[in-house]
Amino acid sequence: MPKKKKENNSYTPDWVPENAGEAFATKIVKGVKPESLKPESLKPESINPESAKKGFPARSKHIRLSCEQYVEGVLKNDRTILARAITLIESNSRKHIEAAQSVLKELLPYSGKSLRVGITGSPGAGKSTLIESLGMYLIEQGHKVAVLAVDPSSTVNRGSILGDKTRMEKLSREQNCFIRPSPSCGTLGGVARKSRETMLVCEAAGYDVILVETVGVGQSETTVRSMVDFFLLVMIAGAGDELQGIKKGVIELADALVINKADGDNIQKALSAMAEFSYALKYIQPATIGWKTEATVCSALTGEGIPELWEVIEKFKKITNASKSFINRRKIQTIEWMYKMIDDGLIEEFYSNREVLYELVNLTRKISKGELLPPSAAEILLKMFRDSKSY
Ligand SMILES: Nc1nc2c(ncn2[C@@H]2O[C@H](COP(=O)(O)OP(=O)(O)OP(=O)(O)O)[C@@H](O)[C@H]2O)c(=O)[nH]1
Ligand SMILES: [Mg+2]
Repeated sequence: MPKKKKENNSYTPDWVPENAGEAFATKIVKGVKPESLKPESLKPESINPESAKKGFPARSKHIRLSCEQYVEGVLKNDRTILARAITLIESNSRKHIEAAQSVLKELLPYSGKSLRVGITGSPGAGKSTLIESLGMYLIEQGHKVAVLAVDPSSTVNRGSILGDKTRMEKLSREQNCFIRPSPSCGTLGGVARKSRETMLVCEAAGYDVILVETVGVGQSETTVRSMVDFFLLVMIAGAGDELQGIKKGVIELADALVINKADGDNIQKALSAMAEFSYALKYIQPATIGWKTEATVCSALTGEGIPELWEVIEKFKKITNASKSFINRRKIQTIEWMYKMIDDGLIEEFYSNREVLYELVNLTRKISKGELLPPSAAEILLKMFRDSKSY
């Protein structure tokens, strides 16, 4: 049956019943030409021919950069280019992913020379304040500090930036500090990939300490643990483990616990919490081979205890470097990263297969009606996916 044309430039598809009326909500509106949607800067005549030749996309308001320009800019620690390189990495578009990979490939030899420190703890424990304090201390010591936030739950755009910017006010004004809020991304794997790649770019730009704050609760701790050398758990005294949302599992991931807010009337409580945790840690398997997890106290607000905390981290570096467990963990982390990428890639390919998706909806309906068992449905879908791949 031929498509019926309606006055306002729309069509009804073949499968609409003859006398369906308006209640049958199906109209296909004629599309617009993509050209007419392009902003001025994206029209062919306004594209920089040099970079267009190399095919490196960029946000429309910027002049496009070539791979070489990204690499050169990052290596010179041009902060604007560094930020743009990270934006490229964070993009989900296939074209950008490919471009980002070329940039990363060039930068890889310059990366890896930093100390990567993950910082976790319950909301309000003082992670951002501690990063501000520790970051300022490190800059005074001549370090260059990059701060990243990992928030796997964030699907909304950069939920954490406001809080972080106000907590890290001094640090964000420092020339030797680069703060990057959490990328907005729906999937955990996506965030982990982006944060890892961002870390490499920051290292190539010369940042020798990377501080990664976990934002949100749940899976972010294991994600961040899998990409850092040292993992710090920030706690507060007297709140109770339950209240702090701290499970034994998270303590087992940590290389040090710091009881924060040890100031004013709270000092004594913080010291006794430290003593309790030091005792409990004797019965917990350390997260790193050859290292005993330590408990310490500090006040991120006054800066008290921050140099001592850094001393613990430096001692960790020295001991694990000597025992090779530092380098071994990094090797394991890169291999795990590859596996994670394979897993993510397969999942993405499976769920973006149109045939599979269509059948998935069908079979889900059958399962909920009790007409089909989940293992059979999974087998049908996997076979369908496999068949679609065989030529
Ligand atoms: N007294 C005291 N207050 C502190 C200290 N560190 C942080 N705070 C306060 O605790 C509150 C929370 O601090 P943040 O640094 O935002 O805590 P956070 O762990 O980053 O919080 P989220 O990012 O929301 O999970 C703020 O009001 C800080 O001023 C400290 O050492 N002493
Ligand atoms: Mg914070």
